[in-house]
Amino acid sequence: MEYRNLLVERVAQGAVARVTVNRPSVLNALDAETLRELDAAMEAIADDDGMRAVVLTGAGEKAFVAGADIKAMVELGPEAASEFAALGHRLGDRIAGMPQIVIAAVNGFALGGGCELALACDFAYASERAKFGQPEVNLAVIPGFGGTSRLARRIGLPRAIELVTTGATIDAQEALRIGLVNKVLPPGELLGAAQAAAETIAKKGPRAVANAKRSLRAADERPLSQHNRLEIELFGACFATEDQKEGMRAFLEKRPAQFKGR
Ligand code: CO8
Repeated sequence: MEYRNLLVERVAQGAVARVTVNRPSVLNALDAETLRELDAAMEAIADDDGMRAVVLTGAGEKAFVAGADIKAMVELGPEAASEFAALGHRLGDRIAGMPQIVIAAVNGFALGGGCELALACDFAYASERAKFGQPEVNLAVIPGFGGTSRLARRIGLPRAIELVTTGATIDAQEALRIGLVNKVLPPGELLGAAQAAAETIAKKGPRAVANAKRSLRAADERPLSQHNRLEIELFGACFATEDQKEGMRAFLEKRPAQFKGR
């Protein structure tokens, strides 16, 4: 299959897929098309018996994924925004449900939807240059792709509340300290390390790996689905506010936002 915004390669004698989000001019921001392509690519990998693990990364030196595409979101209304958030959750569910282990190789900015994409993977390694955060409140919206659910489960509720409500950006060492990523590596070693982990997993019994993932994830699940519905609804509700338009327009016009609380 041809993708416009992704590179999908087979490495390690075809047992490992490397999927690269490839929109470097917008720091690999996720628009609806890219989310659909990621979902389709993961679906194809899930159905491929010869494929045993996946490394997901971003194109270029600077970013893993700098968030959902603000230009694509700025004029959305509440319903369309909820549909957009639901696309992200569909991808998250796809990654959770596929038999292969998906490793995020976070090579730069992982902000907003980019941090959420890394969280949706089974685990993540980061380059020393990586930066993480949920800056949605700067745009007067909230995370819509797991940043109020998976993030809290991964790093604990108080840290998640702090990150989400301050919009702060943290570096790779801090991400390691709080359990957002498993390893931090020099930039030149990141992909090799992620691929080595993928290749190690690829050599194990595929059914065992798939069942282990299924069981580990089921234990962690609890009723996430209920929570996700709430997140989708609340993300959409932000797009009924003037502040959301102001926040996103201000970003695109490169000026500070003036929020009015309505
Ligand atoms: N969307 C669209 N374009 C973007 C984005 C983005 N998220 N991030 C960067 N770009 C564009 C910039 O507009 C710029 O374009 P141009 O060259 O045309 O001006 C280009 O990428 C390069 O960016 P900068 O010039 O800004 O690069 P800097 O090095 O100065 O700054 C930053 C890098 C700090 C990463 C900065 O670009 C930034 O703050 N980006 C926005 C980060 C952000 O707010 N992300 C969260 C977005 S909201 C979100 O993710 C909601 C999640 C909901 C999920 C729903 C389902 C997926």
